[in-house]
Order: sequence, then structure tokens, then C-alpha cells
Amino acid sequence: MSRTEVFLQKVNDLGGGGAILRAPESLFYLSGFSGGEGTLVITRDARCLLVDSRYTLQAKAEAPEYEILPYNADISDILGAVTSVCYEGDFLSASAFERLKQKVSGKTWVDVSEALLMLRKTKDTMELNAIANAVALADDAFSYTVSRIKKGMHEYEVAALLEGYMRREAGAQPAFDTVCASGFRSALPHGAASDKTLQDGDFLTMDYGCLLNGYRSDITRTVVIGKAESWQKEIYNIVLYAQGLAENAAKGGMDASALDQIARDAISNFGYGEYFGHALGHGVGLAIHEYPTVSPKSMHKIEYGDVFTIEPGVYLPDRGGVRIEDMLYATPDGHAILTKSTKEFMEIQ
Ligand SMILES: [Mn+2]
Repeated sequence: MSRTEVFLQKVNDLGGGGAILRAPESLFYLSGFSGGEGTLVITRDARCLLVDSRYTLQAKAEAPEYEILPYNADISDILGAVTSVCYEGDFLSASAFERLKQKVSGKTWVDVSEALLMLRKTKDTMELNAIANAVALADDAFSYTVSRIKKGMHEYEVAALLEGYMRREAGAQPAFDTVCASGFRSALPHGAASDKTLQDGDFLTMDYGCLLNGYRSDITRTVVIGKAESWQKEIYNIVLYAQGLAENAAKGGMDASALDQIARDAISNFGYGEYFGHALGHGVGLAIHEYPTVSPKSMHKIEYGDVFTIEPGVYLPDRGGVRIEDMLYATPDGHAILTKSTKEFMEIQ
């Protein structure tokens, strides 16, 4: 069954007769179109992709299952007798939804966002391969970069090394704003690279990834510039230990919240629970944050084929922080760790 056929079953389960989709991830996931701008109109009888003239040729090449129509084609016409229409509540702004309802009047509307995220949660073999390639490129960027980091560099120079490598080697873009946070800034879990320079005794947290052939990677490593103090070794080892416990336990069929609990308990047992404020991990795929959510309140199960991060951290305000993040996928009887970069404690001279 094609992805569109599987999706239509979900639409049907929700009582819908068709769907209008605009999120770039949905366009790519269902049709293969990577242009990012367009509208899918899907019913049992119609598979249409509406794009403006900039994208016509690309859409025809990338979305062979779909009929390519001009962006101003009559959507009501395509929907025909369909009265209940699925839309993406997570993606459409309130005003865009109002405009859509005016253009396509007399319908009842059903939010299909959650169903789409659940479909995308579990990856097929093609997706796993694409993600593994994106992870491998990020791994290579790490070894390339750590051998070039020097005291006195700006954080943004480190970010440029990481991003430049991935761009030059494979044409990849950053998967999100690269985090390079050093010294006191490493206590900011998402400190974007700034003009701060690297100083002796700084932690340096690098959290980055790439977007390669539609799929993303996400990795975090923390190193020390110069000589580490004992408190730095201590929290590094605690985070590494907690991460290892969670990774070893990860397997299909378990509750994502139970996985989070394993790492959280480990960190709490060392007395640093209050300094680990964020979720343990998240799914990664077409988007950088997708299902499964690996957090205390998550209702998700880890299932065979899910790809997700495990990224505990400890952040001491005004002093510094450590986060270590790998990407994994759940196999039928356990897990495989996609990220290969070393996690050995590193002091960069
Ligand atoms: Mn992450």
C-alpha cells in the first residue's frame, strides 16, 4: 500500500472523505514533492498537488502518483461530493484556516495532524537509510571539528566548522540552528552559537545535525577546553551513565515515559535531578522534533522502526552544563544506536 492509501484509511477512520494538506513534511511524505510550498487535495477519487509555476516541473518529476495542477485550481471542484474534510490544525495558522474555510465552504473540518504524526512516527527501510546517512554525516563533522577547535575561537566559528563540513561533503543544510554553548553559556540547554570565545576550563556543548535528502539528524557532544575540574568530570560521568542506562533499556514495546524515567532516576540518585529540566528525547525524521515524545508525560510506546534521541543533560546555572545525545532506532528485539561519535571525556588543548 502506498503512503497515500494508508493515509486515506486514517482519513476514513476519522470520518473524513478527503484532505487538504499544506505542511512541507506532509507534501514530501505523501507525494515525494520536496519544494515545500503547495497544496495536496486527496480523496478516494483524486490525488492532486497544486503548485505555482515555480514548482510545476519539479512536482511532475517528484510526485508521479499525483496530478499536478496550478495553485489556483478549484479545490471545491476536486473535493466534489466530499463533505467532511481533514486539515492540519498544527500547521495552518488561524487566519489561513479562515481563508481556507471561505474558499471551500459548506464542509465540516477534521484535524488530521495527530494521525499524520503517528503515521510518520515509524520509519520504513528507505527512511531509516536516509536518516542513517544524515547521522553518519553529523558524526564525520564531529571528528572533523574537534580536531580543529582551539582556545580563543568564537562559538560561531565552531558552528561554521560543523555546518561547513556537512555542506561541503554532502550538500547538507543544518537540521536546526546549531547550538555551540561554552562556559557559563553551556548551562543554557539551547544556547545558539554566539561571539563568546572559548576559554580554558569551559565546557563546550555542540548540538547540531543536518538535513540530507529530506531527513534530519540530531547529535550532541560536550567537551572541555583545556583542563577539566573535578565537578566537570563528575557531571559528565553522571550524564553519560544515565544515557547509557536508558540506551541499554530502549526497546520496541516499552512506554516512552518509562525510558525517560530510567535516565531521570539515575540523575536524581546522584542529586542532580533538579538540573535536568527537559525531556529525555524525541523522534527525528522529516522534522527535527516528531513522535515518539520521550518525556515523563508521554503516552507513546516505542515501536519497531521508531527513530528517536536519548539526550539527558545536567545544567548548573552560571557554571556550565553537559548534554550527550545519540539517535537510536527500535529493532524487533531491542535497539540500534545510529550515532557513532565517541563519548569519551575530551579535554581539548
Ligand atoms: Mn535533540
